[in-house]
Amino acid sequence: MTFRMKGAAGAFALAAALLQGCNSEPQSEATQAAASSTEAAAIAISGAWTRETAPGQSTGGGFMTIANPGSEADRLVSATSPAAGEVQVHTVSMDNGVMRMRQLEDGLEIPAGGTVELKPGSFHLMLIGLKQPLTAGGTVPLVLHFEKAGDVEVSLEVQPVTATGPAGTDQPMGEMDHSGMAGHEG
Ligand SMILES: [Cu+2]
Repeated sequence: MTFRMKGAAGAFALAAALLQGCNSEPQSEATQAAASSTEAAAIAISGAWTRETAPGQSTGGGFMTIANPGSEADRLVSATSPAAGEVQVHTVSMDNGVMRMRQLEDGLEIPAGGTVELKPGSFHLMLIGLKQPLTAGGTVPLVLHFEKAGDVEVSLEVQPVTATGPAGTDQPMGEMDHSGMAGHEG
């Protein structure tokens, strides 16, 4: 009796494993992603990074250089990441002497033949609702959605909390401190 019951349970487990195996192969999705990133060759991303976060910190920044070698302007309209509930495109402006961030509702234009730098104290991506703290040495996958180039996948390298630029750079921080800015909580 005991043997029979074990056998039945084993067969069930095997069937479940086979089923899972079938469902966990998103082959068509992977193929589509590869195809669209080839089409998006007009946009080039370099030096993509973010900063390590403290436990309990719910937001993080996303920084990179976006180059558009094409002859037509493009626009970064939005971004998504499995690491955050939402990703917004932000800019920073001065309001009565206080630095404030706000969302660029219409996205960020990348001029034809130009580059736009996303960096602390300037344009940046805001990762909102982090699902877990960002740890230095890790990476954060991100998909940028461009009006013309479509989806472009990037990987943010997580730098130490003191970093002011991508790995290998040592830019002076100046007086801007992204983490201390008003309107950051959300
Ligand atoms: Cu922001």
